[in-house]
Amino acid sequence: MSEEKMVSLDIIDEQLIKKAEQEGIETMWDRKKAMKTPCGFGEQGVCCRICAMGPCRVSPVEGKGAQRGICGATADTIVARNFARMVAAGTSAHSDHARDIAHVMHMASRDGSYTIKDEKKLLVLAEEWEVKTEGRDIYDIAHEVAEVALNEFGKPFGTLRFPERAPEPRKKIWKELGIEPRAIDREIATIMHSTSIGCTSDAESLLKMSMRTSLSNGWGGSMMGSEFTDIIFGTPTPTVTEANLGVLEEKQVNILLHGHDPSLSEMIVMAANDPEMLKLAQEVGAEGINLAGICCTGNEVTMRHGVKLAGTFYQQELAVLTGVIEAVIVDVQCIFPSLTPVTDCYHTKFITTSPKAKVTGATHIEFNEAVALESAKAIVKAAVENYANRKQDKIFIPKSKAQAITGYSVEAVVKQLDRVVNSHIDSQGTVKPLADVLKAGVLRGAAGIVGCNNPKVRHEYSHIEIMKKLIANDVIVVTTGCAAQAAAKAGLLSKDAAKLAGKGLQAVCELVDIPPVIHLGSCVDNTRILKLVSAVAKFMDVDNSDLPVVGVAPEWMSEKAVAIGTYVVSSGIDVFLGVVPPVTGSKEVMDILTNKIEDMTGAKFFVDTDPHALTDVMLARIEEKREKLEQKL
Ligand code: NFS
Ligand code: SF4
Repeated sequence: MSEEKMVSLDIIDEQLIKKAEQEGIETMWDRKKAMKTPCGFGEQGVCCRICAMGPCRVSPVEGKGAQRGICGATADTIVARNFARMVAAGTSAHSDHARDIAHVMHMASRDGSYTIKDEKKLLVLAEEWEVKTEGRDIYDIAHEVAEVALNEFGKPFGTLRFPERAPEPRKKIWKELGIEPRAIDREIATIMHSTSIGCTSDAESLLKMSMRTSLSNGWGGSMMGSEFTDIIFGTPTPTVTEANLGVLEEKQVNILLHGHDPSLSEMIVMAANDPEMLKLAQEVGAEGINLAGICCTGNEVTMRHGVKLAGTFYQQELAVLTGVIEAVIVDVQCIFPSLTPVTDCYHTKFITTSPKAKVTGATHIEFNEAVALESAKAIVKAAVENYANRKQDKIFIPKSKAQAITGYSVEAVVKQLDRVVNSHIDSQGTVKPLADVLKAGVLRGAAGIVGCNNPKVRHEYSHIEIMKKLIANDVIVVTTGCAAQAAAKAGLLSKDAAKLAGKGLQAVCELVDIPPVIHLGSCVDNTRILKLVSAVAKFMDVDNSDLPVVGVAPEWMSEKAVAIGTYVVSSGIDVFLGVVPPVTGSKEVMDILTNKIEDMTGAKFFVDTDPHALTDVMLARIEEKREKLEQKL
């Protein structure tokens, strides 16, 4: 297959890449080509630029070339330090996002822009955190819960609250390993300190610290992000939508929502449905306002409002190339700086809104949560007014789109499962039906497929191949992030996709009325997977690591993904990677991550760039776990 053909799975995207070439617009593929061969030292993780005596590049090969940096750091030290810093950076991104959501909950009020939509969920959390609820106004409770949450970031003593939710054996493992996460900011700061020049050089110690920090993400910041978003904006329920660039509308104002933080996107959704804005759209000659989401923000708004999905991380430039986007509205994370030059080639406005993510050349309209709806309206207005500036000769909207069901929170999954129990007139609201089909082997196991796109591999090929192979083998798939959008575009989030599943999974899909691949949300929502797995483990009275469950990141690229992978393994679930992490320069780090860590956590990392080979190992591992589980039960 030629390199050009390798670019994309989707023929429609290839047409847009061709359009970019014809119009002389540079995309990530041109830049990937210009990058030529990646730096071998960086790729293996053996380049250190932590102090100004360096940068030091040490040899990944024993006995050949420089074996130590100027300070004496070995390849093992340098690789482990770099890995730890990736985990810290990833943790900071998810957790700082959560901090903002906690602030929004702290300002929520009955007559303000932000209200409390899921009171029940708030009350459950208040009780869990021992916040008094009796006789109190729901907003007082919300404010106190938000304060408790904000203290989780910097409390001087003790460990985090959410890890209490894990199964008992898991908590014991964390305690014995000394990796119970303390305050979130503290874990990040400790990593930055310990990885600075002349501090920790012991690789195993650095990896243990990485595990603790990652847990402050999975069982801290991310979990808070997910829970609080549900409380403020509503716990998602299954919603039918459409996905891929074919969701863009030629005769409407198209707004591309990109980024992560629902406190902005929720308000944009509200503003775009405001009669004043709709009237303005008609005045400029448009038939309406069409929102389309990309990246995690896309997942957040599709789960709660059925907003259509324009696509994945990889499609952010391609969406603009259609020539029909009036504005790309972004907040934080996964935003290509190249959106400035690409939008400059069209009438498209590129609007940044967060002081945390200003982009050179973009129009910055700062989003102010205190006057959120007004702020959102100003941003939407700028988009609507731009409709008249479209360049008609530059329009090309691909036809391709697929139907998808999005928005399965843990609560929605349990409710859906209840249908099975209900058929026996015994509604329990528990994960019993799921545990039963897993035990009986009707489902062989479950896989969480998550993460990004990476131009190192054929776009979305790995996501889709792995999903198809797993469901054909009766492994149910839950998915988040850009992997979920890849699944949506491939039609795997529709009930129709059950025909691709094995007999057992097909029966479950029919009985429970779900697709074989279940959309669980954005990347902070990976904590929904932790919750679900832990609930099943507790129900069976075993540990997470005893269950036939795997985590998969076929096309990961972000530091956030490294943090996620590490907290998933630390939570006792194997992680399968389709892109090699920059750790191959250290024998010791490789040995710990792909081998020894199993003795500590009951799970480990597997890496293979061939999606079929990777899935074969996954399936074997699932069967291995099943056998052990049978003996245990
Ligand atoms: Ni996740 Fe969100 Fe997509 Fe990757 Fe980026 S959107 S937090 S990092 S690219 S899955
Ligand atoms: Fe080189 Fe050590 Fe400085 Fe890193 S910390 S740049 S290995 S001298």
